[in-house]
Amino acid sequence: MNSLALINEFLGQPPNASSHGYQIDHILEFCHWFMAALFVGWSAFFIYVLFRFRKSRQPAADHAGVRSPISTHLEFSVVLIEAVLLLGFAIPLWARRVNQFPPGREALLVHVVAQQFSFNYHLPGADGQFGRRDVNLVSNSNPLGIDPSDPAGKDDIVTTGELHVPVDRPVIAELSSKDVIHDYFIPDMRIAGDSIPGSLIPIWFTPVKTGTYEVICAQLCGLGHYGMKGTLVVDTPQDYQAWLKERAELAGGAQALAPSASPGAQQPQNKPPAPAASPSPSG
Ligand SMILES: [Cu+2]
Repeated sequence: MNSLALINEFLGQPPNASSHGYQIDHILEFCHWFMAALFVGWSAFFIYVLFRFRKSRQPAADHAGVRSPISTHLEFSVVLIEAVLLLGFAIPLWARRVNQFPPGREALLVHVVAQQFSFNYHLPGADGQFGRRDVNLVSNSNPLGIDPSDPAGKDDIVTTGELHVPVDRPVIAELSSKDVIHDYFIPDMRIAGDSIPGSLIPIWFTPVKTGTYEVICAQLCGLGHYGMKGTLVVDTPQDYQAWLKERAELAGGAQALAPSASPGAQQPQNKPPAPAASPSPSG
């Protein structure tokens, strides 16, 4: 960590664990140092003005005001630096995040369905196909309403709270919500996206370090918001395959339970997305 990045650490930013995160860190570093310089500069100027134009020295107001062009130059410089930050760095970085998604074959696609107060994950299983979801089938044992009559859904994996992904492979998370607006935020991956009922919002990142990372909801979504946390585990490819196998076995056992419809469910329909990206879950 270089000395410039100390400001990120001081502000509580966890170490970056994604391939694009260093770009975000550089912008944050620069912005914070720039704001620190502005704060010190404007504060010093303010104190100087209080002293220089005190009543005993300047009993009558000067209505012409400043004649020196220095303040204009200073203000123009600040605007210029902010424009460069925005147009040269922030907007191109944002454009890459939203326009340059990895090809579906390369990436791992996972559906993230938020609800008060947890994150559910839907993975396509060995066939690489997501089963159909129907809001009328949502129940405690079938939190995403996966249709048992759809053969594509037979091997699907559903987990709540914890998601495993392999290291060094892009992950596309398609966000939606069953109730209110949540925000799926993984601070270590420098990525976040709103989970909005009725919308499918994709975000993507490539984890570059194995480990266990915190997932939090970054949108005040109700009384239990403070406890809306989850875990992202970045595994080696071998560990990831072992986890998939374990989840598949658990899912096989759960299929013995007959899914029941929940007539009280009022969640909006979360349509399964078009199969634009159909990843193969095996490495
Ligand atoms: Cu939430």
